Amino acid sequence: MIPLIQRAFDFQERIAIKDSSDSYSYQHLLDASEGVAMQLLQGKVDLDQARVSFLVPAGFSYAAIQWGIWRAGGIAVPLCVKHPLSSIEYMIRDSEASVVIYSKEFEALLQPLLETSELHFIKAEQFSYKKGTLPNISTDRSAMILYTSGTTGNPKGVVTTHANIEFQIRSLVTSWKWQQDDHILNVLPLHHLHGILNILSCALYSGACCEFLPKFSAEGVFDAFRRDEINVFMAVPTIYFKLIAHWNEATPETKERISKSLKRFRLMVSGSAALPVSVLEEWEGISGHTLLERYGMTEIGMAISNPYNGERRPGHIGQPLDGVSVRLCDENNQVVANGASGEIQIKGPNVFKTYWNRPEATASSFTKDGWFRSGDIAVFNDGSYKILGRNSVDIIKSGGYKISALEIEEVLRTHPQIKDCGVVGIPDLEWGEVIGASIILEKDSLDANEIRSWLKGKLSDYKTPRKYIFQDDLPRNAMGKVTKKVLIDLF
Ligand code: MLC
Ligand code: AMP
Repeated sequence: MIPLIQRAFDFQERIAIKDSSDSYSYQHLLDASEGVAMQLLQGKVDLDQARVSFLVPAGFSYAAIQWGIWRAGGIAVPLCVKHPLSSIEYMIRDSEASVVIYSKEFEALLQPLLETSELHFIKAEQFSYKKGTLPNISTDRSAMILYTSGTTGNPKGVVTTHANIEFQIRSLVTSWKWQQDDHILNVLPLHHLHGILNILSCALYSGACCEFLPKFSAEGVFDAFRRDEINVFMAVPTIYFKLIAHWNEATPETKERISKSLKRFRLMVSGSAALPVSVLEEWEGISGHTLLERYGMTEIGMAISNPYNGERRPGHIGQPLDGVSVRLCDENNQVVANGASGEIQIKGPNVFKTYWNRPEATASSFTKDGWFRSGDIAVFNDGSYKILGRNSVDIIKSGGYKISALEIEEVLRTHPQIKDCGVVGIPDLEWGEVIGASIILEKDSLDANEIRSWLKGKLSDYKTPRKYIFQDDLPRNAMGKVTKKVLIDLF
């Protein structure tokens, strides 16, 4: 049995999930996921790692569907509720999903696929609480595919096994002292690791309660906090930035009330992008908490974390989690001297199995001796790791989303009036980086607004460049490649 699901039998009466519609117990989750599994199986004994993609809002039905896919022996492929159809279709096709589960609010978006496709579509609202015999799932089987951008144009599917997921959960539950009585607020998207694993799965593994907000807003978060039930919060730095900005605008009474609620929290974590020290310090002033910053990646779960007890060093990501091996290497995969910077490389049971259908990309992301190459550059500084940057300027992190500059460039170049372009991440306190596009036009007759509206439906909002410069040529190196570091300075 899948360990995460097995544990739910110990917590049957406890509240597992709270969403905008209701509160649901662990028993409820077990029953609903069994119903999903039975319907997916349709008389078969086991889905045998067939991919099942699902497009539903964050909440109880998301968890029931994820567990249902797992209990039927399938691989869960969660889709992004904010993606345009082209990205959704790409992930369905690339993962070779045979079944797509969707809830009614996405019916209109999916219509072109529903009409033409050979895929099997199931409406989430149709699931019933059917009981039956479910397959026994060994933990070495693949469990999930999450899409992540890289230095190649198209996002790659990261395949993790049940054993990877269990290790990743257990290491956080132990290190951050998750308890049954914890109650966490989840405002993150559920097609990425942070919201799925660090929040939802860790809460459910612990018998705790995971509460969802239908959509992130600073006001909504503070309203939820003021009920004095939530005691754990995890988010990307942009969210803390937005909460601080909202708090700064509040009346003195509201500020005092919010700060009082925050002070009784057990734990507050930041990750998925570098936490600016100014944000850490301002949040400390408001909440009385030093944010626990940690470092992770879709491919490896969490690898490095500041301690639960002990010094949380601003601007640093801490020490390797138990059972995770970390080293810093130069371009030749030689371990760097103490105090020198190098690429973070990782080994351990947390590391993913493969990129879906991409043996070459998988092979090139590991060293010959089996270390995963993160692409992040760090230094080990007085007992703690510090991230310095990435080894590719083509990877942008904005709002905690990993974005490929090349993917955006490819789309921009399909515009009939764009001759060439270079996309870069420009440092920004709120978003980490904002996307900038440097454009060479065929004719001088296009402005930023026209490009932005043309991009609608072609790229997700968080991938849309915010800043534009129009120019006659792009700075290139001797090899004829665009020198992006120079471009960043131009903005
Ligand atoms: C949106 N906007 C942006 C933007 N994204 N502006 C600049 N840069 C961006 N990247 C603009 C919109 O156009 C809109 O503008 C306004 O911001 C609000 O848009 P929204 O879509 O409603 O944004 P919001 O809901 O406020 O989203 C912010 C956010 C979101 C921080 C909640 O970006 C988010 O959920 N990020 C988390 C991503 C995540 O989970 N990453 C983890 C990956 S896993 P206007 O003008 O229309 O108002 C991983 C591993 C690990 O990294 O270590 O965890
Ligand atoms: P993703 O591919 O979306 O899982 O993003 C993983 C990337 O997020 C890592 O490779 C890092 O570049 C970045 N990241 C995660 N946590 C941190 C952190 N605490 N500080 C800096 N970068 C981080």
